[in-house]
Amino acid sequence: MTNQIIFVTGNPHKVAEAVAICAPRGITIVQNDCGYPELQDDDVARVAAYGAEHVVNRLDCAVIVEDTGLYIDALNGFPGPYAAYVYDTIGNAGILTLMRDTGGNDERRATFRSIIGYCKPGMTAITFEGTVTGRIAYEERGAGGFGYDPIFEIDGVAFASMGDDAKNKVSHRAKSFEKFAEWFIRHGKA
Ligand code: ITT
Repeated sequence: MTNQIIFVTGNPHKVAEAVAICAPRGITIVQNDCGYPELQDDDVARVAAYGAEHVVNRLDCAVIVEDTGLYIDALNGFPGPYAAYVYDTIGNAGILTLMRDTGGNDERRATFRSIIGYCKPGMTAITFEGTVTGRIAYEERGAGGFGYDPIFEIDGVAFASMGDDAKNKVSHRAKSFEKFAEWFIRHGKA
């Protein structure tokens, strides 16, 4: 029986957040940045499941991958599953420009969706989801976090300003990893 799991991601921030949730529950997360093809699909759950199944075939052991989408109400859910591409192209400044004429807290509502895909040899992938709803800020704030953290705020505080511990109490990723850890402790150990 092992309580170690390989997390295939190129993003060390994701690993740190996953470790903060999983280590206290006795699960060891080991990063592998071998990469995997990201399916272009409207549903991040399908992206995560496909990715997990792909890396199992390559590594021949139990693995997780995690895919995040950002859904901005005023932009009809954009960038959604294409959050990585949009971040790499127009970035936070570009999102703020698109939101320039959007006022009012309700109109600026946005949701992060984190999906973990778990798979081991001989099985189809299963997924675990965590979401958090907040707002797109009017400007970038804070020096912490990564990605969209400077423009995503909860109760007026950007993820990038609140510190890792506070983010990890409320974030989409904290919730998906809590669900995964609970399941893995009961059913997942190989
Ligand atoms: P992988 O190697 O795991 O795919 P990635 O950084 O490309 O790492 P995603 O495709 O899941 O991860 O992320 C989509 C985009 O959303 C990407 O630009 C991330 O920086 C950003 N992102 C993901 N999680 C975030 C978080 O908790 N806070 C802010 N931005 C986040």
